[in-house]
Amino acid sequence: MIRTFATHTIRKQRELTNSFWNFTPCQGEKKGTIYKVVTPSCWENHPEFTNYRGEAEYSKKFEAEGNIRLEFKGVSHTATIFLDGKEIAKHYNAYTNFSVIAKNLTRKEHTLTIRADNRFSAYSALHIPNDYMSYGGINRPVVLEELKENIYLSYIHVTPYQENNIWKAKIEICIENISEKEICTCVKATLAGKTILWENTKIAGNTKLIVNAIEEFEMVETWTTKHPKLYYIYAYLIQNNKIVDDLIERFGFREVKILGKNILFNGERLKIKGLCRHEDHPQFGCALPYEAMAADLELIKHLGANSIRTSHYPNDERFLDLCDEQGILIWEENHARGLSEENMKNPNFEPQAEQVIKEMILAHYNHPSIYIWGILNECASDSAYGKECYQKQFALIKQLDPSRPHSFASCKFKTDLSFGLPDVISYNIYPLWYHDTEPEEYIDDLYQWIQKETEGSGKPFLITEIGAGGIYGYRHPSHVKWTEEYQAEALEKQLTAVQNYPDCIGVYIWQFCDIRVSDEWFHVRPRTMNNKGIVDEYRRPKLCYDIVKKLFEKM
Ligand code: ADA
Repeated sequence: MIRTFATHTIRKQRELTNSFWNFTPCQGEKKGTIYKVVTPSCWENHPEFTNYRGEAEYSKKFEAEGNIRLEFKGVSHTATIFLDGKEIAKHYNAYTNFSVIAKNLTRKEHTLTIRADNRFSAYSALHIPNDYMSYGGINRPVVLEELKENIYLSYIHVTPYQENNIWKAKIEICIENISEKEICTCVKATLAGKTILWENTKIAGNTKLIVNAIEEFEMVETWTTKHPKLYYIYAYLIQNNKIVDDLIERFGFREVKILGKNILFNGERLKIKGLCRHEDHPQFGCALPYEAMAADLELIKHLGANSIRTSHYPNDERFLDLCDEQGILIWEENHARGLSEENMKNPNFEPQAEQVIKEMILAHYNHPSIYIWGILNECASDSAYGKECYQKQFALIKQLDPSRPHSFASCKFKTDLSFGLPDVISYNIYPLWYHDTEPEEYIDDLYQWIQKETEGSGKPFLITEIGAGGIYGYRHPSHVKWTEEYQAEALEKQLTAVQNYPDCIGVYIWQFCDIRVSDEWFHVRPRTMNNKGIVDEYRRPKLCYDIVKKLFEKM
């Protein structure tokens, strides 16, 4: 499955994944040995490559001719793409889409080769040994599209907003001309009963052009968590009275604003009861199939949660599609976790982090479930240099999408220097786990400091992580740390404290499920896993599950 809805009916599109590929490692004792593996997948889930850190090549033959567009939804973590042996693209980061056009193919069998590299090095500023696993492989779908002409619809962005209690939407449609010469075309879009035409649209050779319009919609239904009403926009390119290309996108009429200490969602105060979730599974690594994502969402809804934080990277579009359809709000963030000032001074850090922001917003702009953009989880926001990086990335977000608030999750207690930058002040705190402070006292102490000593005063205040470790099946009358009993008791006190703190607009529990972490973290993570899930890696509920459910239902 590429998306949960068809994005084309005219443009020919097929998924090259969801089938066997030839796979061969480029290093190690199995170098050159060819295996047949199904993708999307992580090679760590193959019995011979559970700890392989290196390069590997996937190859697949396909028939096509003319101009083709190849889209890669995720390759972990660095991809080099070859078509018929010639390098045509390179991309860094496992969690964002990239695409490439190949022109004038002759009709025959072609070979697509993807070299994936999951090694850690100075080249990789974001994928580093960490408290989650950087896997290797083709972790999300690969899509082949055949373009009829030298011009195609590249993307559509729809920005809904209210004016005098009437829904309006700004529509932007990007067309790309991949030929050398100017092309004149007609663009047509239909959405929510409206039709818009941009006739005699001229696009110079090898350029992109964005056409836009603003439309009013009297009789549409608002997208809410209880009633997640979705609409489609159909865009067409028309040449000589013939449709030569199309693109379908999906959106919802909803609006997010900041008012004082609150986030307003369609004018109502938002109260977050959420979970942080890694894309991680013992059988699939980070390449969860659609059915596994849907099963996670069943548990998340059963718990009474209304939001997911995509810790700590942009998520699979199909998961976002599911959240759009089920009314689960998303805090989506670029890819970074716990980078020190030294890490952030890697010359690759800023370009790589900013590229993830560009690719994340470009691809995920229309998801109504995303209500906020996050960046740089627990990075060096307590340093002057770090603050500059945050500043640049927040400016980039506002430039790409002024319609959503932004934030970052801090762990810097009373040393953060960057609270003048975000729209929302967010904290990761672990009272009763990393320090034995009572949660109420800790939250109030922190909140008062923010109001009295920082530029975050008066902004919405959100707890983006709180929790404790509990090893599934470890029960003990002492209720010591790591027992399921301790985790349940800690979470009960933590969530009750958050619930009773009027100036806190909500909470994300750390975390939904137990996850694999880098081997280098073995000394601080029993089982070389992060065991703070409220379900274990096989999604088996721990003792705290029912307590979280009870408390979320009261929120
Ligand atoms: C941090 C971090 C999480 C995880 C957590 C923990 O808050 O943001 O990724 O590492 O700590 O388990 O300690």
